[in-house]
Amino acid sequence: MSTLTSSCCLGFDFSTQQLKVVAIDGNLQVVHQNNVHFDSDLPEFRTQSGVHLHEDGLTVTSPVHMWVKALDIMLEKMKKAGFDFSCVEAISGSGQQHGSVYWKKGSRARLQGLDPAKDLHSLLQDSFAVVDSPVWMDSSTTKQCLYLESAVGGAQQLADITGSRAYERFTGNQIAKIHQLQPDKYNETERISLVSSFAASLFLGDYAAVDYSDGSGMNLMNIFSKQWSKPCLNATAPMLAEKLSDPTPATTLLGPISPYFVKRFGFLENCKVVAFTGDNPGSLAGMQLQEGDIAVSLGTSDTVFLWIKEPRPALEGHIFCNPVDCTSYMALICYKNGSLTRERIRNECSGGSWEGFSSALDSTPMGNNGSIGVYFDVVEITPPAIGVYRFDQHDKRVDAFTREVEIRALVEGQFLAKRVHAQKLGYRIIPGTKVLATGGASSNKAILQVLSDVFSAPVYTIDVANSACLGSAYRAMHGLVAGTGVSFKDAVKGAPAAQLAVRPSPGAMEVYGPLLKRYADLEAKVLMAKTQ
Ligand code: ADP
Ligand code: XUL
Repeated sequence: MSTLTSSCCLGFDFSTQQLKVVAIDGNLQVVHQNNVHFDSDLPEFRTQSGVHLHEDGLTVTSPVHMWVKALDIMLEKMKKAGFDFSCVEAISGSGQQHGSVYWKKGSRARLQGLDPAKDLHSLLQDSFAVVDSPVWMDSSTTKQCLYLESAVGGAQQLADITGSRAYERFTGNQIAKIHQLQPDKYNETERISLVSSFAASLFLGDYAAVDYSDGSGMNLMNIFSKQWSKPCLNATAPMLAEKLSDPTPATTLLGPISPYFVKRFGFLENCKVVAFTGDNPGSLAGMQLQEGDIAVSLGTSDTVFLWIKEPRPALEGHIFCNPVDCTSYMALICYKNGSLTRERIRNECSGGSWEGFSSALDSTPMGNNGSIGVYFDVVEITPPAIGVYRFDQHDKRVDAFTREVEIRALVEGQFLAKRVHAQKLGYRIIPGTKVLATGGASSNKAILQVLSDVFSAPVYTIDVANSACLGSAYRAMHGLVAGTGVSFKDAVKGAPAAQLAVRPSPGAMEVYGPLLKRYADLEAKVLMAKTQ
């Protein structure tokens, strides 16, 4: 990419609660940011935190038309803000992982001939066989998971192929459920996209391939050969290979932007679309994660991820292909009870104010005088349990804590869980270890202080709280030169580095060392209670 400051790259993020965009110039500086919030900007879809929770308490979907309309609104907003689309050299993006989109037969032709006089939402009205897309918060496919694991010889065997044992939210199990419960809709489907490749398809004006990284979150791809696994496809649904088409590296230049965007918004004809990926792989790129560092994303979901060279898939956590280096991998652990649980406790214990929430953290001691809490409002992924459990300093279950203790117990419990599970994946804190924080809650210093204390390591943040979006803009820029052998690291040399946000408080290691062991034991107790 030229270093003219007038040219730029765009990164989009189709996340659970909103659509976001970041533009970076040739010097890797952020020159524009914008967002469309699903609940408030698109109230007609009646979502709560971007989703519909169904009556069974397990099924969670988002309206696919809401995502399309959000893109219409976003581009209009950018235009109104005076954004010059003709300066964009490349676009990439990310999406919440695992969610899926079912394009109806005939939609490819429709995508290829979009009329620039109309908005995407009206043009694509009749393009989806399934209008309520299953998303990552869904946990309704236990039956399909058990079947898939047994079909390939067991949970560990499935992990050895796909990087993860079967998980309810993983796309293959969602596809199997749609095929079983709505066979007509499955048969009407011409192409199945992930949220990421669906968004790329809109920009491309054609079906975009699933990339290796986001494809690793489907329980369908062999993460070593990077091909769909035949035994997994066969155990999921018929004719699936055709409906998925071949996966591609995340660095792939998919092609030029659709003429629709050229005519309607003034993009250049040779503006390139680089493969979109999942939001966690996107964050890895945005945070310029180095081997040895640990990243903690505090968004709707909380995730922890690491860059790894030699993956050893296990029954806990996930291994995904690395989005910026095809020879490497990333390990990830996802927690469903993240920001939405923090919001619930904020509403109940600090009158809905983050300031009050932060003051409670500031006014309570590290270690909470021994009070520990486990807060799983919805079925957690690791460990698979639900409910709220509070323990006093003698590990005795209690019914309630004071408001301040409750707030600290929640945040400490969430971070103790992250460290315990990261250590199970082989993670060790060594001198020099950095914790990189991102996501909505990483703007809260009091929360970051607890993170730093629990991990006994300094916490760094980048200016943009949403690193998935920034990572997409970086990946767009890298995509322009990846074909000539330039590494991602070299392509983003000179990008703003992560900034030190907080250091661990004196004595943190002494407090949290013993608490880690206690937390792990109490979590095991919670899991036992669930299975009894
Ligand atoms: P997404 O997963 O949709 O990308 P974000 O990373 O944008 O989510 O994070 C959104 C969440 O950030 C909100 O649900 C909110 O709980 C949380 N958040 C925003 N500001 C703060 C704050 N000051 N303190 C703690 N959490 C916050
Ligand atoms: C990761 C996961 C979530 C979503 C959230 O496995 O399910 O982090 O990607 O957007």
